[in-house]
Amino acid sequence: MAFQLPELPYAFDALEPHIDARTMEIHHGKHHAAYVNNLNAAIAGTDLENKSIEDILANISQYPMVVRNNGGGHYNHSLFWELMSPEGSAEPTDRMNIHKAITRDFGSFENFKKEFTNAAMTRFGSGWAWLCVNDKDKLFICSTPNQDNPLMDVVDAKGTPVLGVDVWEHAYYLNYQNRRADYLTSFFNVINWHEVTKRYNEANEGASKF
Ligand code: MN3
Repeated sequence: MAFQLPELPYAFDALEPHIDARTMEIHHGKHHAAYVNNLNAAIAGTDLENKSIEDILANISQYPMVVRNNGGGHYNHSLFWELMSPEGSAEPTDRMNIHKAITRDFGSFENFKKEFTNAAMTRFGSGWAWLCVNDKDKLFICSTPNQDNPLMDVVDAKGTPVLGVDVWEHAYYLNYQNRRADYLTSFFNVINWHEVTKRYNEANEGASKF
């Protein structure tokens, strides 16, 4: 069963003015679509066709770089679309489990936001910043280059991502040019905290989503 480009859960212009429609259209319809097509071409006729994307990523050191780059690209973007919403908000409500966990592990939401933004700002070149939960149910922040992610067996800090932000220039250059900090500020206005808290609650259940 070949991997498929998921539908965006909202219209291209739904995240404006924070994320512009043209960026969303190209990001989803060209970049993500290319990762899916290249992944399917790379695994055609192999036993990877029958594995979940999570299983592939967990053993990525065994597979060619083309699978790592495009399998990571497919997973990361499938997650990224779900983590944003036109009903998003800058901060989770006090009642959400993720708010409690962030306060527990980072001292305050403001401190978390500062550390997460710093991880995204200091990722040199292309990559992602992540909020993850480890196998002891503790949250941590990390960043990865290219299309790597914390599910891969090749990264230093392994965990289950519950929030991630794409800091490749293709994610923001049309609207923000070199202003990555402004893009990150805008990203924080459209975060779907219901999805983040759901993923936090499910993190250690091993459920396959894509
Ligand atoms: Mn991207």
